Amino acid sequence: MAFSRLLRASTLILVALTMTQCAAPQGSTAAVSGGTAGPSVDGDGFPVASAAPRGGIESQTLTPPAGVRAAPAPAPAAQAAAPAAPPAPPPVIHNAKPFATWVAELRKEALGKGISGPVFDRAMRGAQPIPRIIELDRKQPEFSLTLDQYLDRVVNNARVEKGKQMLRENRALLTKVAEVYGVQPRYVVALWGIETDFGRLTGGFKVVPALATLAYDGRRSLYFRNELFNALKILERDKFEPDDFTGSWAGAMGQNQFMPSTYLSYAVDFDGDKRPDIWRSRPDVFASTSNYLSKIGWKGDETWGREVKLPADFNPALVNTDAEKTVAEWGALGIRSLNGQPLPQAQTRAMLVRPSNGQGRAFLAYANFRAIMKWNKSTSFAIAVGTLADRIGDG
Ligand SMILES: [Ca+2]
Repeated sequence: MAFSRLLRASTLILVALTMTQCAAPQGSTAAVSGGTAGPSVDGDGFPVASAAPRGGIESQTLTPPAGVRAAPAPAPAAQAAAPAAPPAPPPVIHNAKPFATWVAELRKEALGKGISGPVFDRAMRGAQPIPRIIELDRKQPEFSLTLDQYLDRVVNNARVEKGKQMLRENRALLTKVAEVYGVQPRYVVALWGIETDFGRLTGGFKVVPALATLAYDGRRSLYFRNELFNALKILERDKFEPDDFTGSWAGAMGQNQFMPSTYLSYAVDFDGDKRPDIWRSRPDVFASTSNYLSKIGWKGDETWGREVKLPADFNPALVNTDAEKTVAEWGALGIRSLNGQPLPQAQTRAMLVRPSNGQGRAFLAYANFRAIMKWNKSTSFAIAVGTLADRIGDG
C-alpha cells in the first residue's frame, strides 16, 4: 500500500498498497524480455520508439483513486474532521474496552488459531495503542495532485536513473527470477522503486503493534484484526524477530509493502533459506513481487499500455469502462498514437483509461495494467508503474 517516499509520508498516503485477494492462480510460462528488444516484444504492434514520448500536456485534476490508502478506503462518515482550529485535538480511539482486556481476548483467540503463547507475548510486549497511527488513519487523503504532478513525484529523473542502475546491478538475479515467474525485470524494479524507493523506505512501525492499534480502534477493526492474526501467523511460521518485523503505519511490510495476507498468499523464498524475507533479501523481494504478479494475470510477453490521442469528438461513454476492444478496433474509432500515427492493426485487448475524471490524457491499458490495479487499485499508480518501467527499459 501502495503504500514522501521522499517523500515517505506523502507517498505512503498516495501509493501505499491496497492488497486485494486475487484471482485464481494461473501458470505463467510466457517468455520474458529484458525490456527493449524489437517491436514484437510488447506484442501490441507499436514501434518501440512510441513508448517513450510524452509531455506537453495540460495540467489536469486527478480524481483520488479508490486505493490510495494502505488499506481499504475509509468510510466517509468516519472521516469527520475536527474543526480546523489549532491545536488539533488528540485522536480519539473508538473502543469502550480497556486495551489490556482487549489484548487478553485477542490472545485467547490467537492461541485458538494456532499462535503459540510465547510468539504472541513477544510480539505484543509493551504494546499500547499508537496515537500517531490513529492520527494518520483519520487523516483526509490530501489528493489534489494532478496526474502529471503525481508522475513527476514518483517517476522523476532521479528515480528513473536509480531504477536503471538497480536493474543493471541486479540483472543476473532479476533474469533468474524472470525465468521462473515470467515477469519482465523492468516492472519488478519499477514496483520496487515506487513502493519503497528500491528498498530504502520500508516503514518504521513494528507491524504487530501497528495492526493492534488499528484493530483496537473501532473504525476498520475487522480488516485489521484479520491482518493482525495473519501477521502473528507469519511470526509463528517464519520466526522473524518482532523488532525486525516492520512496516508502514497500516501494516504494509518490507521492500514491496505486502500486507500480511498478501505475504501469506504470495511471498516466496528465492535465496534458499526456506523463509521469504521481503525485508532483507533481494532474491525474496523480487521473486515475491513476481510471484504475486504472475498469479494475478501478468502477461510476460506484453507491455502495460500506452498513452494515445483521442479525436476531438470522441464518445465519452467509451472511456473508463471495463469494456475492452482490440488496439485495431480502437484505431478504427479514430484513436491515434501519441505521435499522431494511426494505431497498429494489433489484436491486443485494451481498455481506454482517462484518470482525470474522463478528461485529459488518455491511455490504452492492457492486461498487465489490470494486474497492477489489483496490486493497488489506483489508475494513477498503475500508469506510474508502467511509465517508470518504460523509462527504466533494459537498464
Ligand atoms: Ca529467503
